[in-house]
Amino acid sequence: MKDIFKSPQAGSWLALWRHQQKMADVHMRDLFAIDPQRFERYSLRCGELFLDYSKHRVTDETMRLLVDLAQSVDLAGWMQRMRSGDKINLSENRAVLHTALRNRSNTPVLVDGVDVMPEVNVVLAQMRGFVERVRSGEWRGYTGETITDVVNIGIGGSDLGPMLVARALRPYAGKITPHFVSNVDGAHLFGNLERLDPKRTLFIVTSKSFTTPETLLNANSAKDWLLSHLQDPAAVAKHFVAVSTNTQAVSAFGIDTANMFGFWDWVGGRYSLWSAVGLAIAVAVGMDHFEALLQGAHEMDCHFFEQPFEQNIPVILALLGVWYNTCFGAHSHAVIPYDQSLARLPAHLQQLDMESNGKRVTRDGHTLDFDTGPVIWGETGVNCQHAFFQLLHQGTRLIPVDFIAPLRSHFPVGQHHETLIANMFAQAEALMRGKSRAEAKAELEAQGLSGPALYSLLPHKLFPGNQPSNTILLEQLTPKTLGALIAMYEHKVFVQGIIWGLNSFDQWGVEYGKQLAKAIQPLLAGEQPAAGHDCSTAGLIDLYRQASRG
Ligand code: G6Q
Repeated sequence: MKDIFKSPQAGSWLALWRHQQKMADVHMRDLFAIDPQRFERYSLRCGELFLDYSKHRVTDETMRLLVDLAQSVDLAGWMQRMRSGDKINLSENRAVLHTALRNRSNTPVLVDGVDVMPEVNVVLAQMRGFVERVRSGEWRGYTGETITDVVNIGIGGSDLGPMLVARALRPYAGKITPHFVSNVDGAHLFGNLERLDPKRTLFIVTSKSFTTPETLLNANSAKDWLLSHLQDPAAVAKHFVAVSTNTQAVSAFGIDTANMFGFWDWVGGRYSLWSAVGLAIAVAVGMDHFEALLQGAHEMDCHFFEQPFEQNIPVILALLGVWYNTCFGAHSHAVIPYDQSLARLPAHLQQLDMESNGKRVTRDGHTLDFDTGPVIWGETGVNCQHAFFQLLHQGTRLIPVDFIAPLRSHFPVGQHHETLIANMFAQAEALMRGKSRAEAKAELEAQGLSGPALYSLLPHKLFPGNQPSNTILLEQLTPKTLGALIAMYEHKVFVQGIIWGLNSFDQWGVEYGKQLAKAIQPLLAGEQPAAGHDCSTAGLIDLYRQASRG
């Protein structure tokens, strides 16, 4: 923690730290008891997205000190630098402009003095033309059949965001079914292919670099599968398109560059679903819905860039996260969507948050001596109530939770939606209130227990509560509200990175992973000793070789 107290923001941190000592024993149950207006005071809205952050271990003073902290790191200056195309991704010398991809106002955004909006609009128009041809049946496969299935082959940022959105927006889908293949495990690709008709399948190879080994292996295997059925290399042009920044590599793969959709080095992989990386989404739900997704994100961008910190949803979420992470030592943060179609949201946010802020050095290379980005994890409610919620209610750790749900369902679901939402509200309330000794005792007495039988059971029936949570409600899960929700998290992560002094936009840990297997793979197939590897790795290589020899 020495770093914090040596930093130019030491005064703000020190004030927060002192305040934390006052707040450490305060129970939220008491905060609610003394303030019936807490819900009104600690809730915010952006369009059709609503945040209740009243169930937090905070007072007005906490929020004031947290906002002071944001001001002390010049958050407003960094927001402006991101928005206006400054190269704030210092280790890669790149601008960070996912907001330009959804800049529906079309105001100019300059990178190196050049407005990027005309290029953004050209690719959107190219996407629209292609999407409409595929969806209308004008684009046909090699044998003249219309397309019924589209397979996105990509990994990491070229997979998780598009998959989340395509699944979440299933109620908006037309006749074309999207599939997502990411894992180099052949079971993923071939498990999908065995259900598909090559004559009616279109592959989108999505890779910013077009050098990612897993994606290229999957794309080559998909090409072999297609050619084994259609028997003519000319078929590839009718069944493969690419999304990439690497024209040369796309062409070398055999994809006609007329069917390549470009994007730019100022779009990070995990922030790229708003670009042509979202092509599979657009084919599935149509370009109008894809643009509504962009519009929702744009509205959240405007909210983020224009609202004062006290009323700014991503800023407030970020500050609350910093409060628990840095001041209370909370190590993780749970994301629990009460909506089955958001099942991949935790996975997307894991990448977004942990790849952005899972870092130990500051922007200028100084190694930090305090914890930064938390472990993000989660599952859909109510399933997780029947699993890990035990630990949230009665475990030993402080784990802030995001509860997320739409107020209205798309489906004629009778009691299902009410039951779902009742469970979510009940969990958030129980985590906040807990169950006191007196309450638990009264319950046991009402069941007829007394004496030793009651007192031996009593400790197991106590719930300490005071577990903080956000409740994030969408009017309905629509392209627009989903766009706003994802953009909200992107900005939250950015704010936290600024407060901890990180560059949230590089990913050298991921790049390292791309190199690692290269040295070992030839050894698995060969005979030569695994020289240069430790005895554990060499022993494992040997076991694999023995197994593959049968
Ligand atoms: C995201 C990361 C990483 C990346 C994948 C795929 O921010 O950079 O997850 O998206 O490694 O990279 P390509 O799109 O270049 O294949």
